[in-house]
Amino acid sequence: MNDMIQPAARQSVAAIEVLFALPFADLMFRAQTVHREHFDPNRVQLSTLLSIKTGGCSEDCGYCPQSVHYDAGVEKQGMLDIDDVLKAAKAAKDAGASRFCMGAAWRGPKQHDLEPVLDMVREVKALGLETCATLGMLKDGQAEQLKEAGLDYYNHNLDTSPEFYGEIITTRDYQDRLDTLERVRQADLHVCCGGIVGMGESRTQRAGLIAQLASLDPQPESVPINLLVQVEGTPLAGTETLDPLEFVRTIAVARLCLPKSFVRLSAGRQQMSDAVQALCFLAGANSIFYGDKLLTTGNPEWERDQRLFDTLGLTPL
Ligand code: SAM
Ligand code: DTB
Ligand code: SF4
Repeated sequence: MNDMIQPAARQSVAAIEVLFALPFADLMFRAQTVHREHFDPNRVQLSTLLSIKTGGCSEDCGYCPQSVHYDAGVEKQGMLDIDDVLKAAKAAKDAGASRFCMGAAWRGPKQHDLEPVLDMVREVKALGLETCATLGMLKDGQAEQLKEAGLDYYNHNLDTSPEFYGEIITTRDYQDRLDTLERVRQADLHVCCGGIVGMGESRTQRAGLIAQLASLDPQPESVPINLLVQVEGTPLAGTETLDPLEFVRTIAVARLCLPKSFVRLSAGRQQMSDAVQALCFLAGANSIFYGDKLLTTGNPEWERDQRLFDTLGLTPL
């Protein structure tokens, strides 16, 4: 059935809009069929996040509570001590996470910022966890240093479609993001690249984001689909919320267009019912952020996720 979706069509916004418009049952059936061709549908990968440097970021991303441009009540905090990072990583491993993702509120790291992160990557990796970092835009040579230290994944999101991007962020452009993704690929790191929906974009723009992600060659190994967490004080607070079934459709379309990628049900789960999350897993999501905090906002408690996994018969990868 997925033969009907050829690679070229996967990359066309118009063809992706056709998928979005399918009857719900047909879309879900097709997404599940493709999901089962490439993955065990009952296994979900768990990544835990930690903010290693919080707030005070020079960028003006309209969704983000860590930008200096807005007052969202996030207290600026310098780089965490490596011991605190290792403590959090051990706790994540004990709770069942397979990957530990370290995030920093930077436009991009300066060399003196990168050095301590390299140590963190080395030591987290030594605990037997997969490592991921999200530090903003990388300059020549930085991705190679991260790879050398033992980094497995670099997260850098395209966030939305090229057409909508300028309405959300003005301090960098789409090409800057693509350039960093290229550096990450060239350094032989796995790419974690996704976006945010529920920012007031149109369905065509959601299709445009998926078209961009699907046209990365090779496609990203990991694709976080975030539902906007509306934080008071940011320009996007008060945006009309996305219909949960449209969110499920977005996951299904991502699964169809990125058949071999791990599609991560990311930010926004705390506000989501178990029923909607279950539909997302049926639609082909097979990864989550696991742990009671994302970077600065909340995420379901470990216990709630463990109960949900038990109810649905899901097991961690
Ligand atoms: N500063 C780096 C950057 O922007 O690439 C790394 C950290 S940044 C917080 C990582 C990602 O978090 C963003 O690209 C965005 O997709 C996501 N994000 C930030 N705020 C969010 C929010 N309020 N709701 C959903 N996703 C959010
Ligand atoms: C991603 O796509 N989502 C995560 C991670 N990559 C770094 C971040 C979500 C942040 C949500 C808002 C916050 O907690 O500050
Ligand atoms: Fe800074 Fe990243 Fe937040 Fe944008 S998303 S303001 S780059 S921390």
